[in-house]
Amino acid sequence: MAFVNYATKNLAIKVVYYGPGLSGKTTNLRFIYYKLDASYRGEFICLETETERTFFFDLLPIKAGLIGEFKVHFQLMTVPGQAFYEASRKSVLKGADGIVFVADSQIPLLDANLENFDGLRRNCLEHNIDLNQIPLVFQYNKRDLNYLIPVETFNNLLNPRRLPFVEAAAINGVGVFETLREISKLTVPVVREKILGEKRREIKKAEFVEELPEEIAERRERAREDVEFISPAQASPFQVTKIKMKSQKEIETELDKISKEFGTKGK
Ligand SMILES: Nc1nc2c(ncn2[C@@H]2O[C@H](COP(=O)(O)OP(=O)(O)OP(=O)(O)O)[C@@H](O)[C@H]2O)c(=O)[nH]1
Ligand SMILES: [Mg+2]
Repeated sequence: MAFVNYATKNLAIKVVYYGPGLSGKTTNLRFIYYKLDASYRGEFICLETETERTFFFDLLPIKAGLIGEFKVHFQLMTVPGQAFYEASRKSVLKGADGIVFVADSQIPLLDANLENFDGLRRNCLEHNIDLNQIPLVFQYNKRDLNYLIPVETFNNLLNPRRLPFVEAAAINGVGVFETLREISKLTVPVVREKILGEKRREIKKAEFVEELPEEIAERRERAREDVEFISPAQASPFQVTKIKMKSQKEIETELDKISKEFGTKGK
């Protein structure tokens, strides 16, 4: 459930990037960080082992317009894919509003994808999240490589309901923003319904405070539920804030705190 601060009129939508180890979850967040102007995103927070793989989670807060009078913040989080971090994966899922399942398209990794997805189902159950209800988008990543699992196979095995799926090469930024847009299209209406349920009839569409280039405004006109993410031509320098934690309890407290701070400056 999105976190809402009624006093400051901020709301945070939590999107978890889930998937097997090395499928490219952190790469997605890094690309978004690079492309977004600093005023639209907060610090990239992450915990890494000495081998550079995600230890507990990565978090990137970004700002994205308004729902009614509420300022929308997306908290993008990744889970560590390595098998033995099951407890961390479970903590990060708590309170998720949407899930992006980042699958690795390489043929030898088919089982790893399926096992990880089963784990997702189990962990969701423990948080009373119904995987058939929560907004879910599939990203079939690493399409730049050879010997790939066909999209149809992925869809048959992981996505029989034919939820939105995106073919991506996150390392080159291909499909990264498309995935983010798909998950925002699914989460925003649900959050709007939950938060502004009774006001829904008054608020016919999301309003946006930012000045936008014409083509973005046009696209927005076509897809009203679509929250837009501004991508300037200039990449921002990459900075990671690392937080060290000792226990699972500490991680959970920190996760709670971070998601209530919104993490982005300005308006
Ligand atoms: N060829 C190719 N490599 C990719 C792509 N996306 C990510 N990678 C590479 O895959 C490796 C793992 O990427 P990460 O983003 O760290 O993977 P992760 O899912 O966060 O991994 P964990 O945190 O361990 O679960 C890195 O070397 C990336 O550069 C892609 O689209 N194509
Ligand atoms: Mg990672």
